[in-house]
Amino acid sequence: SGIFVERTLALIKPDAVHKANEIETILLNQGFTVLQKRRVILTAEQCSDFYSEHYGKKFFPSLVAFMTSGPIVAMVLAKENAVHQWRELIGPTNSTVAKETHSESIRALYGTNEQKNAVHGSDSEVSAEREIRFFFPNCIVEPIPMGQPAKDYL
Ligand code: DGI
Repeated sequence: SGIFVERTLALIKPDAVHKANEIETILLNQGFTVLQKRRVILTAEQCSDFYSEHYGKKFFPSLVAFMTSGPIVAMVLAKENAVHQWRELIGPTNSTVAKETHSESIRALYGTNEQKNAVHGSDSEVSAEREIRFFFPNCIVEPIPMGQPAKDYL
């Protein structure tokens, strides 16, 4: 006891959806489990709600335009320390920086720049809870005790 599988929300963004299978292979090889997966096209209203913390920033309109430009893949990932581990695997927000400093990261491999950065990951456990509920309203968000079969638990 004391060791918990944590959940986080991952998005494969419109610029990388054509590489979704490769990205899923990477995350499975890194020990993540995919508990839920949906392909969705966000409306501008839904996207603005998801990214409401950035409302009013100068990049907000182009962020919403980009994220609604095509389908995205939303996944609930599970692993020990999943929130932090997934952020580590995706790398820095700006893919140009990622290519220089975290060349093995998913944003380095599949992203293009500060906006087209291939993937999203929740930045905290509180964000993860909100973001999982946003895409998967029926998903349980409490940590799963280690050893519990995750799929039976849902
Ligand atoms: O949690 P992250 O996705 O790493 O970064 P964030 O929550 O600060 O920003 C959300 C998204 O908004 C990010 O993935 C890409 C975009 N973004 C963030 N900062 C900038 C930006 N886009 C542009 N064009 N310029 C920025 O400074």
